[in-house]
Amino acid sequence: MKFSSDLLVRARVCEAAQERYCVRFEDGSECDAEPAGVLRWSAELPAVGDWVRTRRADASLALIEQVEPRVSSVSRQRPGGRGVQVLAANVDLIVIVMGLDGDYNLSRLERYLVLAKDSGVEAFVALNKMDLRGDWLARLRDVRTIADHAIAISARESVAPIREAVRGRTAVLLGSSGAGKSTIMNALADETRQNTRPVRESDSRGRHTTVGRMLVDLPDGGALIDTPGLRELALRAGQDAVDDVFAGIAVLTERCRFRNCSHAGEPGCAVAAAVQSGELDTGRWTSYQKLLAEARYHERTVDQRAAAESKRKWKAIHKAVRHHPKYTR
Ligand SMILES: Nc1nc2c(ncn2[C@@H]2O[C@H](COP(=O)(O)OP(=O)(O)OP(=O)(O)O)[C@@H](O)[C@H]2O)c(=O)[nH]1
Ligand SMILES: [Mg+2]
Ligand SMILES: [Zn+2]
Repeated sequence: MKFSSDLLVRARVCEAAQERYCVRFEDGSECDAEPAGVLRWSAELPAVGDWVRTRRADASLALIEQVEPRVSSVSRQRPGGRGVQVLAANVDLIVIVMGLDGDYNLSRLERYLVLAKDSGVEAFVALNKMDLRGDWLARLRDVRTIADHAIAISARESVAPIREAVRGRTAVLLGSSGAGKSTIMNALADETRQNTRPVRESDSRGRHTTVGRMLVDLPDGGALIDTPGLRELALRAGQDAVDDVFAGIAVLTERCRFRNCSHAGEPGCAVAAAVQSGELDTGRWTSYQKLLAEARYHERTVDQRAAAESKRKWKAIHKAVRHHPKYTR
C-alpha cells in the first residue's frame, strides 16, 4: 500500500542514537521515531538535523517515511568498518571544541579542520577551559596559525561569543570527550539538557558521557547539535580538503625542482628548504603527509567502489542483452 505524501507530517530529527530516533514536529511536540521499512533498506538512514516526513504508527511512535534532501552534512568514515556515518545534517556552522587542558592537540585539530572543510560548512574553533591555563593566549595564537577562525572561552563562565555566532542558525559541536561540548550546550539552552562529567585528572580525558546526538532549539533562535566525543576520526575527505587546510604547504610542494618530487632528499626540494629555514614546522609537514595519504586512500577506495559498481551494471546489461529474444538463437 502506498501512502500519499500529504498524510505525512514534517518534523526534524532531534535525537539519534544507534537506531533510536526522536523527532520534533513544527508545533514543538516530540515523539520517538524509527525509520519505516522502506528507509531501512536504503543506504541513507536519517541523521540528527534531518528534515523528515513521518507517519504515526501509534500514540508513542512515529515512522520516518522520507528524508528531505540535505543542504549540508558532516560525516566521517564509520569506525572499524565500511560506510559513512552522518554526524549531523543541515548545519550552517561547525564549532570545533578543544580543551586547553590535556585535550589540546594541534594535529587532532587539523583532522577536524579537514573534516569541516570537506563538508563545505563554515567552521570555527572554540578553545575551552581558558580558566585552567594562564598561557591560553599563546595557545590561541598557535591555533590561529592553522585555523582561520578561533576563539578562547571558558564555558563554565560565559558562552556569549558562541551564542552570537550561532544565532538563528543550526550549529554542531564536535570535539573529543571531555572537551566541554555538553557544558556549552547547557549554557546556550539556559537549562540542563545534557549530562556532563568531570574528566580524568591524569590526562584530561573525558568519560564519553554523551552517547547519542541531540539537537535542541535555542531560546534566541537557531539550533544546536551536541555529539558524543569521537574516539576515532577517520576521514572520508578528498585531497582538496587537505590541501585547503594546509594551503601554504600545497603551494610549497609546487616549488620543488622536480614535478614528481617525493620530498625525501631530492635536490631542489622546496619542502626540505622550508624545513631547513624554519619556515615550515616539521610537525605540520608530518600531519599534512598523513592526512593526504588518508585522503588518497579514501579516494582510491571510492574509485574502486565506483568501478565495481559500473562493472556490475554492465554485466547485468550484457546478460539482459544476451537473453533478449532478438539475440538468442
Ligand atoms: N575548568 C573548566 N571545566 C570545564 C569547562 N567547560 C567544561 N568543563 C568541565 O569539563 C568536564 C567535561 O565536560 P562535558 O561538557 O561533559 O564534555 P563533553 O565534551 O560533552 O564530553 P562527552 O559528552 O564525553 O563527549 C565537565 O566536568 C565540565 O564541567 C571550563 O570552561 N572550565
Ligand atoms: Mg557531552
Ligand atoms: Zn620536494
